[in-house]
Amino acid sequence: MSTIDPAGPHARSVAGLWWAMLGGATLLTLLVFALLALAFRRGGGGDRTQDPRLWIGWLGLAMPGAVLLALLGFALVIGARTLPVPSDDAVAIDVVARQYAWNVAYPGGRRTQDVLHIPAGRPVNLRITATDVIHSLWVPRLAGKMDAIPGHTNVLRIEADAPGTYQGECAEYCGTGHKDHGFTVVAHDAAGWTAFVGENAR
Ligand SMILES: [Cu+2]
Repeated sequence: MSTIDPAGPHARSVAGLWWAMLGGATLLTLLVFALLALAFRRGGGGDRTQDPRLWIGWLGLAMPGAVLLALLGFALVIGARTLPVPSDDAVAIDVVARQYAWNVAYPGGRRTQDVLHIPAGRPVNLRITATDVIHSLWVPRLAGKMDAIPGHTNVLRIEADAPGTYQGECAEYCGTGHKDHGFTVVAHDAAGWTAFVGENAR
């Protein structure tokens, strides 16, 4: 259930960003405390000959600017990976959220409730909508969140590296039953997926 225990390409890039931000924040914290300790050791008065503009320019403006730009670039690249770019291999599955269930329809016409079946190792485009209020589909080990909005369809690309089961949640408060508005993802191997959707609907 943990975002930093990814089981698919999209979740892996989200986890990478998490670790990069943790590392960066740790370095910055250490730097700030080192400068603070230095300031205390020098005591009052101190050396006034240095130009303060140097500190403001480099540490106050250039460094935060570089860090923010790097994070923005990283986030843009990761965000682009969630787009449902055309792929011969991709499977499209319809997901409808409501208070308090998830209704899923597959190619070939099969339907399930509160269980989302997907093929492992293949990109899956989830076409997500809702019938009543706004919900949000989230499978932390596979991908980021996507809102389920009444009257509107959002597409989220997810992929599981290997067959298995993964836990999904509603990530947007949607009413008194919100805490139980979860579902299970079952990722099948190729044979299992064919058996599930039927021979004609790979
Ligand atoms: Cu919900």
